[in-house]
Amino acid sequence: MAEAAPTGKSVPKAALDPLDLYGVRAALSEEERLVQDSVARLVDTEVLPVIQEAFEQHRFPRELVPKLAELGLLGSSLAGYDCAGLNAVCYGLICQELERGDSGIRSFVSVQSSLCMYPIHAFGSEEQKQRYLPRMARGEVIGCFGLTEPQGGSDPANMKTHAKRRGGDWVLNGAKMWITNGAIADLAVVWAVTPEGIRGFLVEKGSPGFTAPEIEHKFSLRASVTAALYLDNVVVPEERVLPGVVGLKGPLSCLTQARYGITWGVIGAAQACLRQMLDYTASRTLFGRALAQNQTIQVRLADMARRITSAQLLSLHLGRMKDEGTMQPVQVSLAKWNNCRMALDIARDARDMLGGAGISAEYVPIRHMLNLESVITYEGTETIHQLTVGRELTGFNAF
Ligand code: TGC
Ligand code: FAD
Repeated sequence: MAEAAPTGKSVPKAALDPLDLYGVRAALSEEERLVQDSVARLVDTEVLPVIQEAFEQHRFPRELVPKLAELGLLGSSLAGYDCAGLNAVCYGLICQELERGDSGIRSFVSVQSSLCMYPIHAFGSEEQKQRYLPRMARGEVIGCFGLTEPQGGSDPANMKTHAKRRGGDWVLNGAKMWITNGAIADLAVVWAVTPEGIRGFLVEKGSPGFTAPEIEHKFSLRASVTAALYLDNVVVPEERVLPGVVGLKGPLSCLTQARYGITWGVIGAAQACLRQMLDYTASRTLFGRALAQNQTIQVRLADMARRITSAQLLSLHLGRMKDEGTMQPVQVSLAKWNNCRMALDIARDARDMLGGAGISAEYVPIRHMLNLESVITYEGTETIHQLTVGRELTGFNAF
């Protein structure tokens, strides 16, 4: 084969960061940049070296939990109770860097922070906050969030899990499905129907009648634990019920926190794919020239950068609105839909541009692509978020 000869005009190397074409980083405060850098270091030194093997072995790298805790990444946006009290943009950057490593690691932090610690912080009694939050921030107590049920997660208003009063206690019966961290959790925040409406119950591991078998054979989020939760006459004392909220707005407001973080997280997965494609297409020679010198390859790379840039600006603006207290759930739905679709499309396209190598776990796109199939489904499917935006625009509820 002929020696690779460059064709076409060469242009001076752009000074712009290809993963941040609009300079989002320059719009961050010094504290936000420090947080991003420290999480990026953790991902480079602790996550990336183990994640491919963990994914292949279907194993959550639990040894990372103390390291995540040490950096203050668990419950990072909560105030007090040994939590870091960072702003929403910092939380987003944490999610972005972690998901650059793997969606499973970001999932662990999302669930612990937004779905377990947040409801205890927002709706819990002082005794509940003291009992759980500091230990959860240290990673000594792992949480899970049980909302989805086997008969259909998109419509949680139709939940069957129920709780009845018995003396000063409650008795829970039902089943939850697809619960992140479930099999390793010390504490489950379980949402159940009561005669008063939907309420949140703090079910501790080892409670008689409570089991959490792991769901095996996943092709997605293999470096994350997913479980079913079964509740068979589980007794929960009154002091383990969240006193501050009744109704679906309790779990849905937790989802708003986690969905917001996901809008940032998936940017990290997409950036990891684009980074690898820039390197790969520059170094692979076909038809006597670098792959990157072909117009269609450049169009595809440019399209990745365009979509990442739009997602970055959406999430940054959303984060600023969240910090100002003006962010609305429908805005989170739009960003969750847009950014998950963006990342999944990029991961799939990157996998294709790798040719046969694209099916190997030695390149990151297929792992991110498989993970993102879950991320676009959980925390509200793409359709649910589209219909949420549609409802906002038209006033008609089409669910
Ligand atoms: P709807 O009538 O719209 O609302 C009921 C009440 O909730 C309030 N509300 C919200 N509050 C805060 N944040 C939100 N995002 C809210 N959305 C609604 C609403 O104001 C109302 O309050 P009130 O006081 O009037 O009672 O409820 P709906 O039954 O029509 O349902 C709407 C719909 C379909 C959007 C909702 O059910 C939904 O979001 N479905 C999707 C369920 C979902 O996303 N499940 C996720 C499970 S957790 C998970 O996937 C974790 S994965 C984590 C990981 O590993 O990273
Ligand atoms: P369904 O609700 O049965 O939906 C099936 C299909 O129907 C989807 O395509 C959906 O978009 C579509 N659909 C639904 N309603 C409509 C409609 N009105 N019009 C048109 N189409 C519609 N849940 C938790 O509670 N806690 C967790 O920690 C958690 N972790 C998860 C981890 C993983 C890896 C996965 C895969 C899921 C997790 N989930 C968790 C569950 C997740 O939130 C649900 O899978 C999701 O909400 C969808 O519910 P479902 O799977 O029951 O699908």
